Amino acid sequence: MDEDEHDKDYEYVVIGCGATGFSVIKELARKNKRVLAIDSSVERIEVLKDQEYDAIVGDATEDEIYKTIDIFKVSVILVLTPSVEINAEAIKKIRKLSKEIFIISRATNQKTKEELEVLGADFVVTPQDAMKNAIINAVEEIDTYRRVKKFKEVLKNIDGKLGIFTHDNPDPDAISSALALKEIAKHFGVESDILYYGEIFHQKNRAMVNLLEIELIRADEADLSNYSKFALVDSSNVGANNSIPKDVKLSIVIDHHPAEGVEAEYVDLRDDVGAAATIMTEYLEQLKIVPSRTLATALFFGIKSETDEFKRNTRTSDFTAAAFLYPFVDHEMIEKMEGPAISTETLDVLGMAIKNRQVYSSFLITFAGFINDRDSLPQAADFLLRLEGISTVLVFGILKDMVYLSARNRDVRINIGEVLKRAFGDVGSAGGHAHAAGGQIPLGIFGEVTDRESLSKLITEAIKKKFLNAVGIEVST
Ligand SMILES: [Mn+2]
Repeated sequence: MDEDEHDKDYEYVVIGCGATGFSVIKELARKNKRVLAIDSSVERIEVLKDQEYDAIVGDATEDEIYKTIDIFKVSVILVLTPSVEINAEAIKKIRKLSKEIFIISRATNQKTKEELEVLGADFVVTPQDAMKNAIINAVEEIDTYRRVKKFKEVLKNIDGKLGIFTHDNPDPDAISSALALKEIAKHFGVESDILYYGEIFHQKNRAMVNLLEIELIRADEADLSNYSKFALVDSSNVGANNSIPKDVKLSIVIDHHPAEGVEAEYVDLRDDVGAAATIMTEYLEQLKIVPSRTLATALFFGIKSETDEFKRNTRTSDFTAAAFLYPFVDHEMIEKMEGPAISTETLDVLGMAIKNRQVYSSFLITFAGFINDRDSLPQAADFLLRLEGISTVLVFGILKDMVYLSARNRDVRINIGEVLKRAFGDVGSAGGHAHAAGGQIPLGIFGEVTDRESLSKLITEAIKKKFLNAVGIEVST
């Protein structure tokens, strides 16, 4: 043995260098891991050394070999001889020396696997397990392969222009998914437009569209007869969360919300991803289409905002997609799109909301005044929820002829979505989740009052009463 082998620290030691052990050693070395091979066969060790691997002859069932290597510096020992008896003996010896070291071993079946685990192996692989995993991988690959093949066929068969719909009031996930489909379609020689109903009203969404110069067409103003086929992304059924006319036939539907009864030539609905942009990123990867800087930035922003910075409903595939996009992303642009933490408008709304706050035990209710941007209400509500002693917040403001409500809650006994529905469902529309909800009430129901001060008072009193009633608090006014 060469003198310098003693000086080296190894992360991995592989015991048993037959066909399995040898391929593991090669793979670890390829990944630049420091690995030492041990085998009782002099010939095998010679072969390994000839190929420049660090290797020593030794018997895994003898104490001697474990004195030769500095076992306390090794992080993982892989005991991979074909003999379960030898592996068992080796595991016993290693465990006697160290409780810390990770041991991966190899068994012949479920029974011997359990035996080795009892002796202290952390992870034991059997041929059955390995075969099963390989087959499951193959099945998954075939699924993906078939999916992509079908997708390509449908795209190639589009004769004319493709209209790509998003859900109403598209968010970054919807916009970026539509943009991805547009680029993919173009790749197959199909021109397309992105069509949407509603508004792009959140600051971030507007910033995204403007900064990335994404061309979106208001579906209301478009002549739908210009399109030969239609697609829908980030939404799944005509009429559900979208204003697509009932007579429009969809050819492609891609969404990350499970739905029933979706009819189209090509349907890809998944519930194991956090964003539609993740699905679209996978298509780019599988179709080997390198995303443009704009598209990569849009999709990354889409995944990031849909999963609330990877905090909400995020799956492995969302991280994988983000990692794929990462090198192509314009990160400065992302920062710009996210905008300042708080806009002047929001600051004004917040100031008003703080000034007008009324607190009833852990409830805070406040009128945020006459606002220009609905988006500032949830931001104000989020902020006020951080006040000491407050666990439920209701902020409302007037925009044009509507009173908008935004509520936040962290009291586990309260479902704020239900509360808003109960309180305001009869006079407007309201609802949401246990922790966040919103609603709107037409100003008309408050009568003919025109002077702002009286109107403010009237609305505040009415909303306060209805809300507190719904949560079971009596107030004398
Ligand atoms: Mn989405």
